[in-house]
Amino acid sequence: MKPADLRIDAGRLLRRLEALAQVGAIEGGGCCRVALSDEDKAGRDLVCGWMRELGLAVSVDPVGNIFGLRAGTDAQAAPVMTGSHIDTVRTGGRYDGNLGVLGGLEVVESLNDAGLATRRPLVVAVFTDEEGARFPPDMLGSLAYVGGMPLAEALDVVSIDGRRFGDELARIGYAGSAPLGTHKPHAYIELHVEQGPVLDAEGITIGAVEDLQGISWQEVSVTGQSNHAGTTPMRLRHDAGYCAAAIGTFLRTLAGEMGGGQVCTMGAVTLHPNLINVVAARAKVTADLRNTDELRLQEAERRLAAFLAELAQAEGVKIETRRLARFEPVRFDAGLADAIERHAARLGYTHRRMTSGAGHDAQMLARICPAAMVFVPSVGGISHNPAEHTEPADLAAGANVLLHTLLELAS
Ligand code: HGY
Ligand code: MN
Ligand code: MN
Repeated sequence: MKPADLRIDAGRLLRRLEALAQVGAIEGGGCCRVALSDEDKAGRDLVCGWMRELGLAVSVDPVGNIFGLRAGTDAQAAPVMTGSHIDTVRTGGRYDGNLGVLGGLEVVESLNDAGLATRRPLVVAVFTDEEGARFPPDMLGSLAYVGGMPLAEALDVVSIDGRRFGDELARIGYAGSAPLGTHKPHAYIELHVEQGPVLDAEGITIGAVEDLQGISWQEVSVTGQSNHAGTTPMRLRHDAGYCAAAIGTFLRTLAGEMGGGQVCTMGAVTLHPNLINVVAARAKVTADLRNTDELRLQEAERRLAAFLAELAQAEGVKIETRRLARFEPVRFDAGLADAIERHAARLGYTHRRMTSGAGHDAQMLARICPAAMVFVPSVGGISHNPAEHTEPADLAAGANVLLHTLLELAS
């Protein structure tokens, strides 16, 4: 068979997606495999087993990133890398991240079946803690991999449930010894579901992702004064519960006032003591701000800071913020995005250039090599939700575009 006529085996890809989705399966068809949990370990074990079955040389680095290497005819050539993550948010879908890793394995198996060697080695990567929802920041594994976070700092990150990253990594048996950054990729291509509404709404199959918006994560801690809900006059209150609500409302207003695609989210709220008849003493909320424009993102951060200062003054509370993640917008390699569109067109798929609203490991790899992403539609734009769905034909289309883009880069 001519390489140009090669196609992935869609049924095999779907079977692997189904098998991995059973690890940490939750109601509604999704997954809960939070980073460095027992479920994450079980998912890692399953994927490493598949890598070995495919004849890949498996290595693990000190932050738990997993690499499956398929040798090329030129061992000295820098590898072409693909991959993503298999950790999920607590209410995750079965495609976020998983498609990129299993799509990479499907490409390898399709090449093995065709007896096709590539000049450059191929590497399929599983990056640790892409979600950052338990151990912030997000993309922690790939950030450390590209040298954006010192190893010691990564290992000392404390999770929202009070565990140390290094201890949890050792506990699940994935504190590897392969030096960080071993593979210096020639190029990196990541297959991922869009997680947004664009492709689905436009009826387009393939997104060639050319850029990705900036991300600002903060934890805001409010310290007020607990008091009796019945006896305390409103004017005497220092109500952390009210402040949490005010912050959430401000974030919504801020996004509306800034417009231009600015998004603001208060995803997590905890109150103490969280009781019906007690004015809350303390509150902890998270603020996730994103914009494709760095200057506008800085403006959003400034306006939030100003609001928090006013709120503290007005309510007689103490407000402290802790930065959890901050990544500027990233432009991917236009030449790679062109290649993705060229292969999509040749394979007969509709396609368009687009921006990623979500963060991805590709944004970290873009710091050390040309990188780009292949998106496929998310039905209804739903993600970080067990109902996340992508049609099988679109999953296969994305994997076929990944196959031919990787083949071109590895030849
Ligand atoms: O938050 C994100 O954009 C990604 O899902 N970690
Ligand atoms: Mn993802
Ligand atoms: Mn995600």
